[in-house]
Amino acid sequence: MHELNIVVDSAKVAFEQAATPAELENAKALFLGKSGCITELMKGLSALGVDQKKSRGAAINQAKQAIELALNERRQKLADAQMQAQLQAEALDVTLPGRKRGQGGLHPVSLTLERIEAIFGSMGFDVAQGPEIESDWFNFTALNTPEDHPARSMHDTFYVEGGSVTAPNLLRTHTSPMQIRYAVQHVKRHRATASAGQVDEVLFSGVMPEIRVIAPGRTYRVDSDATHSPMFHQCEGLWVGENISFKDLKFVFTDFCRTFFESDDLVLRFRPSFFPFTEPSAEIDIQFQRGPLAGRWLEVAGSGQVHPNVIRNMGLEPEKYIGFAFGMGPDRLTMLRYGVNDLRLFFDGDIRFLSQFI
Ligand code: 2NL
Repeated sequence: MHELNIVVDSAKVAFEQAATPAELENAKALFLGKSGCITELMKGLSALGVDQKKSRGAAINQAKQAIELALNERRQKLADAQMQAQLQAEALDVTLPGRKRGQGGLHPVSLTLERIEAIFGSMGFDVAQGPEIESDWFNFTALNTPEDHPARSMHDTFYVEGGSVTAPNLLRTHTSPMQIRYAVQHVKRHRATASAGQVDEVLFSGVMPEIRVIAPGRTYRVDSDATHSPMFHQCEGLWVGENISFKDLKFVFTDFCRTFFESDDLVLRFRPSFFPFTEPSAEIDIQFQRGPLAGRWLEVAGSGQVHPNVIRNMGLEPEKYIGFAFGMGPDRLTMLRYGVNDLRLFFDGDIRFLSQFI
């Protein structure tokens, strides 16, 4: 019996020393396997007499059961330990903040366009949007741009294939064509209500509500460097009425700039200039009195009194109607407002840059 106790004890020690299920199965083979201790002991029974066989067999069986019990206990222990390790490794800290769905936002230039629309909207300006592929007539001719003007060259303007005066053939180089479209519609509508018999060819000199509109949107020119992108934004404004003068332009644009830049002491300067579609024309510069840009004159827009030829192309009699117009670059306004120094950042689509404006 003593030797059976030794076998059971050594099995327990071997199982205890097995650190993994695989090691444990190897140790099991030594005791319970085909050529293991217990099998060997059983083989020895055949040499014994009937009585001895009975008692010895029972004792071996008891030893075998003790070993099996130890084995199962160790199996369970190792399985538990493995489960614990796995749980530890896969532990979830449910108190950590969740990973939120990425939040989108408007592009900085869109934010600027929204500001421009809101400010001019509060001053009674309508917002007009229209085609980016335009005809030569609306983009150039209606705006008093001579046939031989350099802006019309392939060098400055993207032309699309095909096209005629009635069919679009170029990418608009400014948003003024939309203002011509808007003005023509406005005049048509009001001349129809004023005097039904009047024909379109005759310039309108009747009574109509003032035209007050801005045209924001994408524009295109053959140009590309740190301060020019082949696609850029423009926002033009137009105010046409019977008694409009340069002082209205000055007032409206000053008010706009001070509101846009949230700076009541912002100073404006109107510098004589030239555009084919306005006469007289002026470049508008602004000067901050405070902040990082204080003291410098910054060009922000072109402007002027709408040229009589352009008034005519709207269907209006220039002796009766006067207008002023201005054009500015929302991309540049965005750069000034946020202190961005490279225009290309706006159009690279890099989320690290864009997400700063959300
Ligand atoms: C600039 C210059 C300007 C206009 C745009 C305009 C529109 C019509 C009639 C007359 Cl429908 N003029 N627009 C006038 C003067 C200047 O923009 O440098 N823009 C960034």
